[in-house]
Amino acid sequence: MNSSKPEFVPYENYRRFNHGEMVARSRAFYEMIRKRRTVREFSPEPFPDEIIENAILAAGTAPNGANLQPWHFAIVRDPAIKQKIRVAAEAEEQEFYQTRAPQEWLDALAPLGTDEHKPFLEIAPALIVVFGKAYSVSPAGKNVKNYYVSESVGIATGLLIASLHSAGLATLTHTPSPMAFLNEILGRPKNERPFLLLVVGYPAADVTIPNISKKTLSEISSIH
Ligand code: IYR
Repeated sequence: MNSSKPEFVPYENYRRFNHGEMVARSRAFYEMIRKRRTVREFSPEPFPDEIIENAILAAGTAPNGANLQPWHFAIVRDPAIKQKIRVAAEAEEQEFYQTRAPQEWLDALAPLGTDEHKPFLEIAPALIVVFGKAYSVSPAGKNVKNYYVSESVGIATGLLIASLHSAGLATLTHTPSPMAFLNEILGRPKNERPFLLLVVGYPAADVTIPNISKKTLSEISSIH
């Protein structure tokens, strides 16, 4: 049994705004985040490491199950490792597009123009592989169960993407399936399950994006 007593401290960093400021801030955040678009063509142009480090620190603030922080973020910049990831991901994707994907799924993907070729895995300067930890291993070697892992890691990944976008970098959320090859290539332990792979960089100079739109407020919400 866990007998540690809860300790509470004043929430000194909470900032209160007047209503006008609150509305303006919510609008400014929406205006910033609505400009985010997934891109599939990247420039090899480098950017400071600290942008990714700060984005991961931001991701690590996410609300999560029992504050057990069940995530690991592997930053991949080594061209040889990126190449291994590309080769393994393209092998899985070839299987997916040619055999595994049902027609309904392929039809849903058609507007995005995706296929099994993933050159961006080598061209972009960095990949972040996000892992969720079903359990953690304590320093004493004991397995500690984690809770709400996919919810927690999903929220953290949202913050990660928002941070990178606000810094001026583009991302691509890539989910080769299955992703077990990422544990092998990156030497990550088996309690860490790949959640998704984020490609990070500047968009290619001549990048184009699918002409798609987001649903309206009334389509995605209801009032009760
Ligand atoms: N993992 C594949 C297929 C894919 C699936 C969905 I759902 C997407 O939104 C995009 C792609 C790929 O990366 O091509």
